[in-house]
Amino acid sequence: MKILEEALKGSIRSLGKLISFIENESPGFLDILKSIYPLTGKAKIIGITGPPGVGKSTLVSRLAKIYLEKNDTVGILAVDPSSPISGGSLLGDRIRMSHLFPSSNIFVRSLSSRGTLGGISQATMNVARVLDAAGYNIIIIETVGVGQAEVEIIHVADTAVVVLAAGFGDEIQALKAGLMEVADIFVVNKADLPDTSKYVNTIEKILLKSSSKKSWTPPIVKTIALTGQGCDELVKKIDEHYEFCKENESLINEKRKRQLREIKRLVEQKIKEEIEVFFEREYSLEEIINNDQQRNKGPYVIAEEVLNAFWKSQQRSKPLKS
Ligand SMILES: Nc1nc2c(ncn2[C@@H]2O[C@H](COP(=O)(O)OP(=O)(O)OP(=O)(O)O)[C@@H](O)[C@H]2O)c(=O)[nH]1
Ligand SMILES: [Mg+2]
Repeated sequence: MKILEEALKGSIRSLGKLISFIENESPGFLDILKSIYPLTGKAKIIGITGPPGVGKSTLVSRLAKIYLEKNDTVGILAVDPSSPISGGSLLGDRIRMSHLFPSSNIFVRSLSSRGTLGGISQATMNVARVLDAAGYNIIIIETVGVGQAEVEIIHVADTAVVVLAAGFGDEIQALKAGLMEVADIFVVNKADLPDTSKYVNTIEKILLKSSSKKSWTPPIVKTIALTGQGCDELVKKIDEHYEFCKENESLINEKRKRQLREIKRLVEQKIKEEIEVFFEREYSLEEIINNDQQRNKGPYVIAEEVLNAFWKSQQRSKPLKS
C-alpha cells in the first residue's frame, strides 16, 4: 500500500490519510495494523484526562514544547475535542507558531469518539500504534474525562495524568467518573487561582484512604499551564512513573491484563463483523420477523435459532480468515 510506505517514510500527508483509513476501519485496516505491529512499542504514550475546561489542551501544548525541545518527536491525539472543527488543529497551530520546531517533529490529530465496532479505546490504540510505527516517540492522548467510556481510553496510555482544577467539578464528581482510580499522576492546574492548596489537600486525603495497597502512590503536581509553571516537574514525574512501571511486577501484570483485554476486544470485534456478514447474507427481514409463524416464537427463541445457524455456518466454512 503506497500511503503506508510513504507515511512510514515521513510523509505527513500520507500519515493523515493512513490514520483516517485506520480510524474509519476501512476494509483491510487490520492487515495494516498487523504489518506495522513489529515497528511499534518504542513510543511513550501519555494520557491526559480530566473534566472539561481544566486546561488539558493548554497543558498538552506545554508538554509537547518541552519534549520537542529535548528533540523528541511528538504525536498528539485529541479524542473528541470540545470543538470538533478547531480542537485538534488549533492545538497544533498553537504549538507550531509559538516555537520554530520542524513541522515534521509534531503531528496533531483529533479523533471522533463515534462508535466503531472495536470501540473508541481500540480505535485510539490503533491510531497511536500508527504514530508509534511512523517514529513519533512521545504520544499524548487528550480525552475529556466525563464518563466511564471516555475515562477508559486512558488505559491505552503508559502513564495516565488526571488534570483537575479547583472549582472545576468537585471531588465527588471526579470520584464518580472513576478519575481517581485511573490516575498515575494528578495535576492540579490553574494553580494561580485561589483555593488550589485546599483542593490539593482534599485530593491527598482521598488518596490516603484509597491507595494503601498500590505500589505506586500518584504524586500531585501543581501547574499553571498558561505560563508553563510546574510543567517541567510534571515531565519529570511522567518519566519517573514510566521507569517505575518497567520494573514493578504488579504493574507489569496489569499491563498483561490490559493486553489480554485488547485481545478479547479484537476477538469480539471479529465475531461482531462475522455476524453482520452472516445476517446480510442469510436473512431477510421477512424470514426473521415479518411472518406470523416467526413472530409467535418471540425474540429469545429466534435469537437462539439464528445463533445455532451461525455456528453451523462457521463450522462449514474454513477457519476465520484474518
Ligand atoms: N487561570 C488559568 N487559566 C488557564 C490555565 N490553563 C488553562 N487555562 C485556561 O482555561 C481555559 C480552558 O483551557 P483548555 O486548555 O482549552 O482546557 P481543556 O481542559 O482542554 O478544555 P476541554 O478540551 O474543552 O475539556 C482556557 O481559557 C485557558 O486559557 C491556568 O493555568 N490558569
Ligand atoms: Mg481540550
